[in-house]
Amino acid sequence: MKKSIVVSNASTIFSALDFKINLEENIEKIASLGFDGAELHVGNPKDLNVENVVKAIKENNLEVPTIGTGQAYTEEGLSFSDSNEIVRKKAVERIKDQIIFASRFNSQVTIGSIMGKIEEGVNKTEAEEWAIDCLRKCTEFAKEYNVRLTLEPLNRYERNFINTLNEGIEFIKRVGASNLGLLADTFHMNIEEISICDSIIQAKDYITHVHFADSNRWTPGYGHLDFAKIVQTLKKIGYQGHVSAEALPLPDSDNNCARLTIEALNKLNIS
Ligand code: LER
Ligand code: MN
Repeated sequence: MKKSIVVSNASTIFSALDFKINLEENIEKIASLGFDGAELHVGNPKDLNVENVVKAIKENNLEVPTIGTGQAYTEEGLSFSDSNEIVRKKAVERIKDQIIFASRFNSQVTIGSIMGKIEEGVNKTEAEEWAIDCLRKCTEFAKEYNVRLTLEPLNRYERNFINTLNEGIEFIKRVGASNLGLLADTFHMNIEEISICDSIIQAKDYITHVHFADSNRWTPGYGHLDFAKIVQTLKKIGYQGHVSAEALPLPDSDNNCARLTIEALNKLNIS
């Protein structure tokens, strides 16, 4: 397994990240702390100087496990389950741009918050069909670029469908695309799963990315999740991808979260 941490190019309202704004500078910091990867959270890749980002990743010998895409929902309202067809179309176009961006790093693309929320008064099955249609369009497009997408179940306070890993798997089956995997986030799982470790075992054939945060969304070791057992379970299922810290910038905003994270991941023998 490999160690990553989340970094955004912007000052986003999404709070569970320690690195924001100065992307190239933060990529360098992430490498110097000893991480193997930087998970890039980007609202719109067209706002970036992509060549500079590619250069920074290469020069610092980092991998990009996945591109976080949630800002397009939280900041612009783009969503796969919106009742407005034009909004869904824009969301698909944005994910296509993210796929092209991801192909520069051999990275996946996260389908998390961009799934949106089913609006009041809208039939659940109909909204799910809209999301499935969007996902089919994106997975088809991604195949041309040899890119995988990874679907992230979110807790009930952030999304009113696909909250558990099992619901994620059922959805992936309905989409029916070979390049759509599952993202297991321990923060959401702590709220939704009966047993985090049993769910990981059941989802073993689907998990393509992992987010680590403790019960309170601090970095591992600062809440009450049993990360030793979670790591042991990931090793047991043969997971070889990245575990990416997506934690609140606590105890302060001086990147001490990132320092605590690398210490915690090293102690957990992530290698
Ligand atoms: C949101 O809570 C989250 O976990 C992100 O990874 C979603 O894109
Ligand atoms: Mn997450």
